[in-house]
Amino acid sequence: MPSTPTTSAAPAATRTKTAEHIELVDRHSARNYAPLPVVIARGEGSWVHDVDGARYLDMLSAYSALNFGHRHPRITEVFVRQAQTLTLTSRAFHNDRFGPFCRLITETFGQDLVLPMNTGAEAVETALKTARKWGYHVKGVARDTAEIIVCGDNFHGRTISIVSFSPDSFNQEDFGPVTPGFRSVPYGDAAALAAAITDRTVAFLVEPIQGEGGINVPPPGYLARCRDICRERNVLFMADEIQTGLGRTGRRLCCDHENVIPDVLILGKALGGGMMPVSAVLARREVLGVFQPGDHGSTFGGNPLACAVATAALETLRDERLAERADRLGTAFMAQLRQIRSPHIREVRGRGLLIGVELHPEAGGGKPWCKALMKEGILCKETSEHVIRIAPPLTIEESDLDWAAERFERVLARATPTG
Ligand code: PXG
Repeated sequence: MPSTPTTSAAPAATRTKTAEHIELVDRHSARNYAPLPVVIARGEGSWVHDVDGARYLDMLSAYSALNFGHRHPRITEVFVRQAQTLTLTSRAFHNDRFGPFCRLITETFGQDLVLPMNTGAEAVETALKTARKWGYHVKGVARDTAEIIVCGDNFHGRTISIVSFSPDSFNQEDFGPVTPGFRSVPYGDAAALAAAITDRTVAFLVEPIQGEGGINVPPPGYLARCRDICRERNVLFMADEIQTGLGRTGRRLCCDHENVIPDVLILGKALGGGMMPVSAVLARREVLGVFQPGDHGSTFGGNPLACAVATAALETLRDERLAERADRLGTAFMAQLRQIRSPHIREVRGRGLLIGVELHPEAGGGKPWCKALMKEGILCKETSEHVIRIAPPLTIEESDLDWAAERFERVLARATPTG
């Protein structure tokens, strides 16, 4: 596919199939999402086509699950070959893709053990269970009293326990009673963490950059300081790298920016190569070794198709040096965005190819601007109301980023999203 686009979004009046699909969805699906009005039918690399033939540059990448782009050839080949060989065994039996995957992922991230799951939220739940059991069996905390410290403006998923410690903006009040045992401190404030730790604290759960919270980059040294505090107080430092991991921020892990090796590392999204839900928790033997048969698991966790795809994803990250690529392209693209003269932009921030353009409150929120960008052939999504989140595949061509920068400039220079 040529990297320079020739067509952009078709005018609304001709988007008949789009309307039909959206009508079906409105009639038959729960309204737990409010997507942009585009119905994607095909994807390759950084580009997608909708059902009416319009073409868009994907600058969301399924919230970083498509770090390798759509249908990366190497990962697709492994996926198809494995699908024709063996897809599922359950963990009642071994499968021949599991061991090699476990070796590669633990060696890649310098951890002893891995526990594979499927979705990000499941991996976070796994980390929470790990911390509690470690607290009772290794740290010696009295049973049923363990406390886990989380950060304000966090996003870790949507299960009952996770929304129990999510900010109110995620509608926590409708899903009570909440799970006890969590305590929140302001993000970016290491002193607040130190002050909140008690004898009952077993873990500190943190996103190295907050994705959903608005692409919030903590002050330099924050992660290393928190890791030191956790070490001094015998508390597990648990990094949720589901969105920031696997090259996204210009390093293999976002924690690598501060040379921090988390006690518990949580991965998801891009680990599935954009094809399968694959997540994982990694830790030292002393930590993840607390699990006994029957304590935890998942029918699909560690299935051979997932392991084959995740192995190919990790190899692709390494062999294509995608973290370095994200660092280089992200730095250049952020500089281009910062040059845009627009009355609406308050701040451009981020790391690597995880970028947020925060708009002034008077700009009317990110959503209408994302719709305007869609009409120009760019797909991205607002987060935290006023922030346009930009997270293209790490494989994106430089010429595509230049093309996108022109369109961002054109749209954001307008007085209003519609002109
Ligand atoms: N941790 C972080 C940091 C995340 O960004 C999760 C955990 C949960 O992952 P799963 O695979 O359970 O969604 C995320 C997810 C959505 C949505 O549609 C999810 C995320 C970002 C934007 C939208 O639920 N991040």
